Amino acid sequence: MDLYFAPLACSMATRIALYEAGGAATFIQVEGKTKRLPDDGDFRDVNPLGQVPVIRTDQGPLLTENSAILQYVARRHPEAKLLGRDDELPWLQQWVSFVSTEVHKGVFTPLFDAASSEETKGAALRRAASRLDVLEKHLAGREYLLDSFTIADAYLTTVLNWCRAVSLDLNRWPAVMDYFRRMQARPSVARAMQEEGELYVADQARQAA
Ligand SMILES: N[C@@H](CCC(=O)N[C@@H](CS)C(=O)NCC(=O)O)C(=O)O
Repeated sequence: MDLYFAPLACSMATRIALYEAGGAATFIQVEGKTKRLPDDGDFRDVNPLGQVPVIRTDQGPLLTENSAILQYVARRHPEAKLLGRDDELPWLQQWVSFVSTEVHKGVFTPLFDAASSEETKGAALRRAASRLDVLEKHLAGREYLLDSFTIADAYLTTVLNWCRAVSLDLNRWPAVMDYFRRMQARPSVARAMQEEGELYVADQARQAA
């Protein structure tokens, strides 16, 4: 399986899931601005939208969309229980969708978009507060989004990591902050963040050169 990724992007959730499960993949880095691939190919030939993550399955077909990719990886490694218990599945899907649509796309995509107006960014920050309020209430007294670590935690942790890039102070949401600290201390997350952090710095340096 190949995973097309960009350092610290939402594709990091799949790396975390793979590390949790002890699963193997060939990681193919997409150059942030140019969309160049290590073999000098153009990533837009893989995904016309130029967005990561994409996986090429061992059977050949490509799979896009973080939510689908995370579920694919979890099903490939059932022993890691990354989907939680069977009776939790609707809530697993609820939280993966919440992170994807309400937080990733609803909050961070407009905040990261260089074309967003100040008004748009302000609206995204207001939206952030209500979404973080929901998480604060849910995570108070809980270790994970469900009863054990799942792909929803891999995705949420990846997305919360962007708060520092947009000056969103998580200390206003202490249960979310505690959760994020706990997740960062998890070996799979710590390893993914360390590795992708170094790749991110190198990518930025290349772009600035
Ligand atoms: N709908 C896609 C969106 C993925 C996405 O937003 N990827 C971002 C990184 S977090 C990206 O590749 N952005 C680069 C771009 O849009 O050019 C999914 O859920 O997987």
